[in-house]
Amino acid sequence: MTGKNKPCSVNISEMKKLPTDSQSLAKDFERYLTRHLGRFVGCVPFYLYEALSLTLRDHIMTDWRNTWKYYDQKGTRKAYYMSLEFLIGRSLGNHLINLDIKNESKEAMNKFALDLEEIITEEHDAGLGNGGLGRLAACFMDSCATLNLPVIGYGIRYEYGMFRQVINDGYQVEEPDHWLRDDNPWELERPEYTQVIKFGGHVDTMTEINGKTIYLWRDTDDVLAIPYDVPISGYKNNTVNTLRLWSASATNVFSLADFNAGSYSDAVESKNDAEHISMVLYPNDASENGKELRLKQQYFLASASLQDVMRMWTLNEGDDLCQFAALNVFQMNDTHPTIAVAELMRLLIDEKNMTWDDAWWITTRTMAYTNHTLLPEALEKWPVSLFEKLLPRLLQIIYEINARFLKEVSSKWPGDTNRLVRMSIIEEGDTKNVRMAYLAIVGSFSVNGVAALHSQLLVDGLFKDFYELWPEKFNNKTNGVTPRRWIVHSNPLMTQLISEKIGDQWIHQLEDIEKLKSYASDADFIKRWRNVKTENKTRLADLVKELCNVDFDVSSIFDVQVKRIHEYKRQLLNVLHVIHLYNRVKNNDTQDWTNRCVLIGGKAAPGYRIAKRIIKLINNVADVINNDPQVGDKLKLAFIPNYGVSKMEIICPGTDLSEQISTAGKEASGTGNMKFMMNGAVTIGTYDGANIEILDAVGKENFFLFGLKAEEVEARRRHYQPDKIIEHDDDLKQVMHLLSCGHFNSFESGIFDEIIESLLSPDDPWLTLADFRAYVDAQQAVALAYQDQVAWDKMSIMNTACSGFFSTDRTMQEYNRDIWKLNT
Ligand code: 26W
Repeated sequence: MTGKNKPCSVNISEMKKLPTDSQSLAKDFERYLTRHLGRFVGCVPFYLYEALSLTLRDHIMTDWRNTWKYYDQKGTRKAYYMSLEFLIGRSLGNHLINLDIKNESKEAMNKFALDLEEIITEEHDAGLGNGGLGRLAACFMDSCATLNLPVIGYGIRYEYGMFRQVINDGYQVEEPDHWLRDDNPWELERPEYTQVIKFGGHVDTMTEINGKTIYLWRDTDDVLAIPYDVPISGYKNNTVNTLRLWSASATNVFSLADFNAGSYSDAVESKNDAEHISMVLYPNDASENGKELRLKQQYFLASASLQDVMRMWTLNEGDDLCQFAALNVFQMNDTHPTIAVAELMRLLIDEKNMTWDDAWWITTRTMAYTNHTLLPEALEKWPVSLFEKLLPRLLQIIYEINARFLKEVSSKWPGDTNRLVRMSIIEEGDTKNVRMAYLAIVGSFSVNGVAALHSQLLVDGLFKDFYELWPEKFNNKTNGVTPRRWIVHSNPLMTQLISEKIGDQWIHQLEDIEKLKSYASDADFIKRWRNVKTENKTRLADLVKELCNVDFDVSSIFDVQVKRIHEYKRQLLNVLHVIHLYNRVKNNDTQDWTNRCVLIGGKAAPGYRIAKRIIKLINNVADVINNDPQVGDKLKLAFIPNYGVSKMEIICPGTDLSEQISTAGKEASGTGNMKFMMNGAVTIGTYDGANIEILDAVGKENFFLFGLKAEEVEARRRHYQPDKIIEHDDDLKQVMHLLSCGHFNSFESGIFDEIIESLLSPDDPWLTLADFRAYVDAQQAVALAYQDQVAWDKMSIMNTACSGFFSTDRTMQEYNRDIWKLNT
């Protein structure tokens, strides 16, 4: 228990908890503001946010320290969630709820005539993720802390998070998100735990006297990984877990040799190269083709995190690694961190002198892999040549893993060379590639998908060969979302109403929310439910007015699709329906009309041309519709710029209809669908991802299902003729005519040609037109259903009441029961 890295011996757990009455909070706040930050109450509001966060942080610190100490005890099994993305959003509001001092803080702020809610919105979103996968990681962290699970998150502290989306003349423009420009009170730099990461160089082999070969990875360009810890508080349980984010730094501030040789700029350049590694999050949510810097980020994360775990291990357990697999488990969030499989082998063999077999035994008992996508273009492959240059020792290890693995395959299927080619971790061809998903499967004891259908499609298709070899590895873990952020924080009015009726256990035991079912026919409750919805719709309408300058009338149905813009998610199908409704108004075909406000939002990958053009189309169609006096309140369309976590907190409580309309078999799970459901929106959706489980939970009378099923999509592909579909559908014919005659681009000739072509192509992978009729009919059923307000409200209540399964508390309990097996 000696050494500079050991915590000091003052027993801070005996320190008294700080008082949380509003008087004390106000005093601390004022001290931080004036004495620490040197500001006063009339200052730029960001400092008010900072002072309040620092005040709150004092309360978190004791619990944080105690939680570490508890996990640090000998023999505590821990899980590490490794992810290139953690889409946390804002933290202050969330901590206020979890620490149960929101009311006191509100009072404290009132003493200075300050509004707590306004202060909360001063925080910059931590946008360290693209979409579903990154937000899932953040929800997982929240639930693990709430369940007292010893789970540490490992990620990258990107200097620039997800780009800010600005809409210029209808087009997406990307602006950098320098979220760390002002102070970030939610991180604690820990330079004492810095790790060294190697790149480049070459490998020398040496034979020791005893005949053993040792590998020396030499002449490397080293980069430092400096950890920044972010506290993750559990819900009212005094647990504070840690998210450790790595920041890259040059080993020496300047290369002295370059500097002395008079080359000042070369010296600075090498510093820049190193620091580029954690500079920016890659903004692609599907394919990232062979970018060297991206592979560097992946190895940087994997190596820093594994070395950190080894450091902690040695500190507590010394050099004996025989219990390592019993006490550690790594969950890899998609293939992004799977170089960890080879890196753990390297650390065990090269640094800990283990034999291959012992190292492999440990690796394959500690690694677990989650797959998040079936799209072939999203399956990561890295050129062998790049590995050779950047990570030569890792490539050797991957080759060895592959050779031993292929031996196992050929002993099970002798002579089946096709199978060997199919399953090899190394893809042969003009350029050889490392298939990261295969490396992950071979190196892991558990492989899971993120919704029932998705997990089934994995073993039937993409990973069939591997399933035949190791069926016991494969399992499903249906995603979830945390009810603390996605109900309590974002929908306080609904939270209050629910708790008044069924108590507040549901907040950390969401199955309890089922008790709401008995109020679904209670006239008084329905009325209050409706009032809450209307308040939330007003809040959303205000946001839409502010950001889009479009008037949403709260008596209309609010129809919302927010998510990344991608062809498979079919925002285009949504637009086609809007154009169809517009056309009906123009043709005076408005009998039994339901006024509708359609909101679409999401970012397109900067290099994804068609996705960016879809955004332009939405904006052009919106311009025409919103400015046509004949349309008026019957129909509105708005594109909300810069969609992200904080926007969703306002959007989902104010939504009536949730659009989940991906081509069946393509959306692995979806998690926005769950947020909407919890907030009492009804889903219109395809039989895809977790929609299927939502439908199961809520019943088909409370869900608008439409479209081809996954296997029907595959069958249909072979004889898909969009022109024939148009020919037989007058509504669609008119929609396609409006699109192609330039009605929405009168002075911008040809800009939508590529979109139209994609819809008309018999090879359209997303079969958009195949589902048009079913979608329009389902939307008509929605419109009619909305006219019976009470019946709609019942559906809305039932959706919330049936959402208990979709809490990440449940998801985490399943990961723990089946994969991590941690003691709680
Ligand atoms: C290569 C770069 C890259 C980056 C991100 C490739 C792929 C991704 C992710 C797979 C994208 C993603 O967010 N996937 C989503 O994960 C969610 C959480 O499991 C699911 O709910 C979504 O269906 C899935 O699209």
